[in-house]
Amino acid sequence: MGHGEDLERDGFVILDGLLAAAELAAAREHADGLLDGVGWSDNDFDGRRTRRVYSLLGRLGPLEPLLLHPVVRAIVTERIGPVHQFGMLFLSAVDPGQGAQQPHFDAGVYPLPRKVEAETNVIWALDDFTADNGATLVAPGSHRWPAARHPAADELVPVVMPAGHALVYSGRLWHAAGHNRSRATRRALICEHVLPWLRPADNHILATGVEGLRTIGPQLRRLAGVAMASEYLGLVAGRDPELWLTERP
Ligand SMILES: O=C(O)CCC(=O)C(=O)O
Repeated sequence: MGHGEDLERDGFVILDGLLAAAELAAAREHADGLLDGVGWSDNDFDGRRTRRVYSLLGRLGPLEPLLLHPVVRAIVTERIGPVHQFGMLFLSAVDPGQGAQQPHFDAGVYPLPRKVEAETNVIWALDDFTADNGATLVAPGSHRWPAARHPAADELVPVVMPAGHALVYSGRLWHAAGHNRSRATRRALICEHVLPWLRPADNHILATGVEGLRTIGPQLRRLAGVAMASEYLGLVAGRDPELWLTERP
């Protein structure tokens, strides 16, 4: 069965074999550098034993091929269309002792009917995800649940996968970071992809800045939101934002 059918049925799919060993090693090393010196989050949802790094677009380095991976791009395009943008984008390091996160579905930030597929998201495992170290918990099939239904504890199962695998899931799927009972940190690169006419959870334009946006590649720039969502949506001073940015001194 194809990735699209799995995603439609279960609300998620696990992709393997997308990264060469050297690509994964470089991504992990770069992630370590970005996480160095970062403190734990200051709230229960993000995790008081979890370190998060945002504003990545100007300093992606070897993480860039993960964000632009053609297999992930193809699945996202099939689900939410060719014009989409990054939503929340961050590195997450779930440290030992971090309890399980509150279950949620990412598209819950939008006041939309449950049946709207507003997001297709990806969690890249930078370490092996195990049942002990906080592997993401998912409620299979929950992307089709009605609004009032929340997962019971026994409906959440850990997504056990080796480093380098990617969990691609619907923005309607109930999930949570798991409890890290191990002695090692569980790192992930987490990236949402959102319909172009919605406000993204992260403001990539402000975080990256005009000069920063000029220095990243056009594909990343489009995903950062420098793109027309439709003929009259996304203009800057009446112009296509890509032209405004790149043709302006
Ligand atoms: O780290 C994970 O496994 C999931 C995190 C997550 O869903 C979130 O923070 O919104």
